[in-house]
Amino acid sequence: MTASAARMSEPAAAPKSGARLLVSTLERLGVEVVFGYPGGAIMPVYDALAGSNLRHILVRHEQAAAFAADAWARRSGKVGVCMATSGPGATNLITGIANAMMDSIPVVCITGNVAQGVMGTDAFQEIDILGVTLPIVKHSILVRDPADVPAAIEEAFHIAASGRPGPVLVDLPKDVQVGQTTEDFGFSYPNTVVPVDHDAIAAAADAIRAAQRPLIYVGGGVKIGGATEQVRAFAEATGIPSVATLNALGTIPTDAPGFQGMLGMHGTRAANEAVQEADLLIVFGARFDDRATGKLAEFAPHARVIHFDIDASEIGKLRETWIPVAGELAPGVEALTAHLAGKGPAIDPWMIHCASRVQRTAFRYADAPGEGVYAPALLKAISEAAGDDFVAACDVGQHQMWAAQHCRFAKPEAHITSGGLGAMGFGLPAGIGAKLSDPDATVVVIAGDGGFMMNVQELATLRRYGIPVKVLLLDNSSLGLVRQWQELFFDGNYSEIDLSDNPDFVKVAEAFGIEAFRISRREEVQAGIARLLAADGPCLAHVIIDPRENVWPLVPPGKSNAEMMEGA
Ligand SMILES: Cc1ncc(C[n+]2csc(CCOP(=O)(O)OP(=O)(O)O)c2C)c(N)n1
Repeated sequence: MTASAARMSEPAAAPKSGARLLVSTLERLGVEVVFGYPGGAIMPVYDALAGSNLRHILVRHEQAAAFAADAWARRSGKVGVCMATSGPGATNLITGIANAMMDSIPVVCITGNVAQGVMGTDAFQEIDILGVTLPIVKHSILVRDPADVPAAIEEAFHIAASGRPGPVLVDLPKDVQVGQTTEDFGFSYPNTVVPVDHDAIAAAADAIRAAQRPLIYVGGGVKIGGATEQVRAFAEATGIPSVATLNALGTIPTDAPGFQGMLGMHGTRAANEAVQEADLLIVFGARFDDRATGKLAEFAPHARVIHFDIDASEIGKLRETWIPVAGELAPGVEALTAHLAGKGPAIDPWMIHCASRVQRTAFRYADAPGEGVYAPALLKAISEAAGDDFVAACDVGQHQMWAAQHCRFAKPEAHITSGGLGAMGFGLPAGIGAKLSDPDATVVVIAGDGGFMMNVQELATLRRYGIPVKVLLLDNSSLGLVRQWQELFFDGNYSEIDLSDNPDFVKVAEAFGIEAFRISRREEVQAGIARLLAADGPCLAHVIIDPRENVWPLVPPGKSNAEMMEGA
C-alpha cells in the first residue's frame, strides 16, 4: 500500500468474503469486461462473479485472456483485466503479462493461489507467481487479508494506469477469497502527474528554431499518454517531418504531409534516411528500441536529441540526450507548440527534400511478379476498403511487417501489435479484446499460419460470443520471417520452418462454426475483401500467398539503418 493512500469509506454492515469484495470493487471501478479461465484456486471468485454486473469472457487458454485484456486496454484507453487460477493457469498468463510490460499497457492480472497455510509446501497447483513474474510486472501484490482486497485492487488499477502504464499482478490466496470481513475500504490516490518543465521546453523551442533538419520521432508512449492530438498539432504547426515506431503507427495518419513512415528494421527508406540526415531528433514517448534504431552507435549520427518522456529513466538510457523533458506528454507538447507559434523553424528546403523522397521511394504495388496474391497489395486494399474504422490486430511475422508498411492507419488505436515482445499468437485474442472494447470498429486479425495456430482455439471464443472479428490468414506454409532470415543470413539452410502440412484452415474454421473461404488468386482479392468485411458475424479468409515472398526493405541485424537491403 502506498504511504499516501488515504482511507475513505465506512465499514460495511454484513460480512462479505474477499471474493465478493473483489467483484464489488471491480464493479465500483467501472470494469466492464474480464477475460479469464477458472480453476480450483480461484473458484470462490468465479462463484462471486455469477450474478455480478461484470461481463466475463471465457477464453480457451489463459494466454488469450492476457492478450485480449491487453488489446482491450489499447483500444479503450482503460485498464484491461484478466484472471486465472493458480499454478498452470497463472503461468499461462506469463507471455501476456510480459507483452503488456514491454509495450507499457495497463493490465490488472488477478490470480488465485493456494491458501496461505500451505504456501511453500508445493501444494497442488502452487506456484510462486509473484516471484515468477517479478521481472515482467510494473508491480505485484500478494493480498493477505480479505479486508485488504478492495485497497489492493484499487492500488493495482492506479499503478497500472498512472505514469508509465504497465501490468500489475494481484495474487489472492484461497483463504483470502473465502475469508469473511465486515470492512470495505476504498482508497483515493494523490495526483501523481509530473509537472511540465517550462525551462526545458523553452530550451527545446530554441533548439528547434535553430535546427535546419529537425525530425519528429514518435513512439508508442504518445498514444498511451493520450498525446496524439498534441503531437499532430505540433507536426502540423511546425511542418517538421516525422517518423514513427511500430507501436506508434497511426499516431500521425499514414497519409499526413511530412510523415515519412515507420523507421527501423522494416521501416521505409524515406524514414530511415531522414533519421540519418537529421540534425535534431525531437523524440516523443519512444525508448530507442533496437528494432527501431538498428546499430545504435550509427543511429542518427548528426542529430542532437530532445527527449520527451513520462518515464525519466528512459531519457538518456540508450542515447545521449541534449535536452531532457520528463513529464506528461500532452501538456508538454502543447506548451512546446505554443512556444513556437508564429516563430517556427525555417526549414522549407528540408521539408521539400523529405517530401520528394517519400514520393520517389513509395512502394509500387503494380510491379508485383506472378499471378498469386501479393500480400502487401492485399493489406493496402483491405485497410482502404475498411476506411477510418479499420483496426488491425496483428500477429507476429512477415505479415505483421507488411501490415505495418502497407496498411493505412487513421488513428493510433487502429494498429494493435505485439511490438516489444513480438509474441506469436497475439493476433486472434487481441482482435477479440479490441472488438469487445469497440463494437463499431472493423477489426481485422492479420495472422500468419504459424502464429494463428498458437491460439487457434480462440475461434471457439469468437463463435461462443458471436464476436464479428474478421480473420485474414496469410498462409505461406512456412514460418515466413524465420525462413527469410535463413535465406539471407544462414545461406538458405531452411531449418524447421516448413508448415506445408498445415490443416485445411477453411475446414478448421468451419469446425468451430465460423464462416470461412479461400482466396488463392490475385483476381479473387477484391471480392474476397468485400465478402470478409460484409460478413455479419466472425469470418475467416484463408489467403494462399507465395512462400518465397520477403519483406523489404530490411536492415540486417546489427547493421546501421543506413544499410538497408532491397529485394530483387
Ligand atoms: C511465441 C513465439 N515463438 C517464436 C517466435 C519467433 N518467430 C518470429 S516470426 C516467426 C515466424 C512466424 O510465422 P507465421 O506466423 O507463419 O508468419 P509469417 O512470418 O509467415 O508471416 C517466428 C517463429 C515468436 N516471435 N514468438
